This record gives sequence, structure tokens and C-alpha cells, in this order.
Amino acid sequence: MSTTRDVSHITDISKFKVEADGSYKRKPSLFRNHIKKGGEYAPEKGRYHLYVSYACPWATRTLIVRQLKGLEDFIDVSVVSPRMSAHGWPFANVDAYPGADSDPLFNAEHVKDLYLRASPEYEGRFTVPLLWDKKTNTIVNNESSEIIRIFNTEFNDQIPEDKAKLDFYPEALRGEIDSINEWVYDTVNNGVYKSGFAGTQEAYETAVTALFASLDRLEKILEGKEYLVGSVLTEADIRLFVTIVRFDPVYVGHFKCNIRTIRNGYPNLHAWLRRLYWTVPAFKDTCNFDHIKTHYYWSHPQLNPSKIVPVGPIPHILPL
Ligand SMILES: N[C@@H](CCC(=O)N[C@@H](CS)C(=O)NCC(=O)O)C(=O)O
Repeated sequence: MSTTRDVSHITDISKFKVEADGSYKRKPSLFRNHIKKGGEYAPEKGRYHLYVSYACPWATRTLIVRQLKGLEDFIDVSVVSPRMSAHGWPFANVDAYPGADSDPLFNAEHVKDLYLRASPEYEGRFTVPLLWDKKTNTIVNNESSEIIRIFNTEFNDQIPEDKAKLDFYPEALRGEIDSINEWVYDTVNNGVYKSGFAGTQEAYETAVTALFASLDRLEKILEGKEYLVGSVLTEADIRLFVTIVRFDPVYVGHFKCNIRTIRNGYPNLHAWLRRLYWTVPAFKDTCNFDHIKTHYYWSHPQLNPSKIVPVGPIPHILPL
């Protein structure tokens, strides 16, 4: 199913414009409903469908929490092709790619078709992740930071006790998690994009300097510590992991974040990264380096017009 309305000013990345000062500003997500017992969107098994890209760090947060909480049977997932093009994210029916799926609900061709089905006049960005409600036929939420909170708590009384009691946003640590999330989001998660999409030397240098100052700060926080906040795995680790695992394979080269690499410049962050990846299956199972590298190098012709995907680094992540 394809829609007729021309939305290429949104989907076509070659029409993408930075701000007048050369800086990149991310637009807020627009579908912000919550799944709640007794609410319009109740936590029902099989009711919601999650659309993701393995390439996308924001989407991967939701896959990690879905698996950690054992929600695989509750929420089905479809994975788009990593080759984002003039129509945005394509499904496998129009871009067959290993590991990509077709849309089982509507046989949509692109993610934009789902947005326009939910809201024909939608003018926001056609992003993943998006959580679709099969009952009301709309998007419940397209903001990863909120989707992971939904998964963290709202299905707890329907899943086994060992999974229900896992809490990645525990009450006692919320203040510390919120404060770390705030600067990590601005300067690291989004900081790599601000560096890569900057349109002037000055905007790039401002972003890349702030990014590495925050990596230095994270390196100190992880000195003698296994996790960022307290001594347990929290959403602060999950939110940071998805950026750090992409750092050496993509952001160092493609987004010019090359003051240092994680593997050579940050021993504590590097140990934390490999510990999560190699010892907690939810991190490794949801990490697809082929989709990650292909997406970035293929999908931003303004940064890489040849679409050539670099071979290294080898290996993409070092052993423990
Ligand atoms: N705030 C959103 C950001 C999601 C996002 O920007 N996803 C990117 C992929 S990494 C996307 O789908 N971009 C398509 C576009 O902007 O056209 C979230 O965290 O869920």
C-alpha cells in the first residue's frame, strides 16, 4: 500500500536542511500516548506491533528492553531494510534485504505509509521506532525513551515474576538516571548526529568537542564501576550502549567523531561496552552490524555520495 500524498520534502534526505547557523536540530516525536491498565491503550498480549530498524540506535533501545523483559510473545516486531532512500525507510517487499521484513499488518511499502494511515496530514518525521495499536489502528507512541518505560512496567502483571521484577528505572535511582540521561542525550546520543550533520566547521567543532568532553566524563564515571548508575543495569546504560556500540564502526568515520576511538581511547567505556555485549544476550542479539553500517553509509548521500560501506573496523567489536 502506498499513499498518493507527496511527502518527499520529509522523506528525501537530500532535501534535508540544517539550521541557518549550520547546526542540526532534532524534531520532537509527535505520538506520545502511553499503554496503561484501564486506559485507552491497555496492556494486552498481541495487541501492539513494534516497527524498528536494526540500524537505528533509538529503535534498538526498544528491542533491548523488549528482550530483557521477556516481551517477545507480547509484542511482535518488524524490521525495515537499512537502505533508507527518497521515500524513507522501506520494507522488504520493495527492498529485499537480508534480515528485513515485509509489513505483516498492511503490506506497507514504507514506514511513511503507516504514519499517513494513522494521520493523513502528518507533517513530522517518519521515524522508527514506532509502536502500532492493532485495535484502534493507530500509532501509540514513536518516542523510544517512552516506549522503553512502557515495556519496563506496563506488562509486569502478565509476565513471569523474574522478568516483572526487573526494573530499569528504579524509584531510588530516578534522579541520578534522569540527570545522566539529559546530558548523554544532548551531547552523546544526539551529539554524534550534531557532529555528522553539521553544515559549518564551527557547528561541527562545537558538537564534536562537547561529545568528547562527555565521553571523558563517562569514562571517569565508569572507573571501578560496572554500570553507570548505582550497581545495577538501568536504562541509562541501555540508552548509552546503542550509541557506543556504533561509535567505532560508524560515527568515527561517517560522522567525523574521530578525536579518539572507544577501543583505543576509553578503556573503562570499552570494558563496559564489551561486558554488556558479550554477557547479556539482549544486547548482542539486537545488534546487527551489517544493518548498522549499511544504513549510515548508504542512506546519507550528502555525507557519502558513493554509498561505499567501509570494511573495517575488524572486528566490529573486540572480544572481552
Ligand atoms: N526521538 C526519536 C528519534 C527516532 C529517530 O530519529 N529515528 C531515525 C533513525 S535512527 C529515523 O527513523 N529517521 C528517519 C527520518 O528522520 O526521516 C526516538 O528516540 O524514538
